[in-house]
Amino acid sequence: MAPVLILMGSQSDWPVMQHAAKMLKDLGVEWRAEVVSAHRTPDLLKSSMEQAEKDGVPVVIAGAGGAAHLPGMLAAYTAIPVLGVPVPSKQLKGLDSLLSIVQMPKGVAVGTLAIGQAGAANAGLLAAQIVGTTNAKVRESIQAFRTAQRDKVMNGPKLELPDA
Ligand code: RP5
Repeated sequence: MAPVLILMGSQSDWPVMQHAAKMLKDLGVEWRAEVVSAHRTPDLLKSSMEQAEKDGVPVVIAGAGGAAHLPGMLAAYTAIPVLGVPVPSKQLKGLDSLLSIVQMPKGVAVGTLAIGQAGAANAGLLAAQIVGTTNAKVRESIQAFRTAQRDKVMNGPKLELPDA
């Protein structure tokens, strides 16, 4: 299977989007990342989706900030599932990115994650779950991740609550 494709509107998005890549790596899913901008490189946006279709890319993760049109425009050009990550913006802290990505018109879908690093990590996790629908090894990695996460909570320090 072709690697999961991580696209972002600018090199400046990488400090956030690297968390998607890390999650995929931790779960044993191959990925590759590129900068493609809906506004600065619109032709590249279209051709990148044509190539992704030819390559058999299973899922696209797209991060962008501000007027974050990248995920929606990618989704307009492909039937590959697109997961959108709102990258925090300088002026509005990513609320603009979130609303730009989440408010898709009926008929073209983007799965929108939370703003920032947690959203990027969860995009990686969700992409791995999509890959896992046809890959037992990835499903096992996700199960092991969840078990480790649960154990960390269960074995962590006990809360000391004041008497009621
Ligand atoms: C968006 O504009 C990018 O996704 C980025 O979040 C934001 C700022 O880009 P730069 O000016 O840092 O390249 O398109």
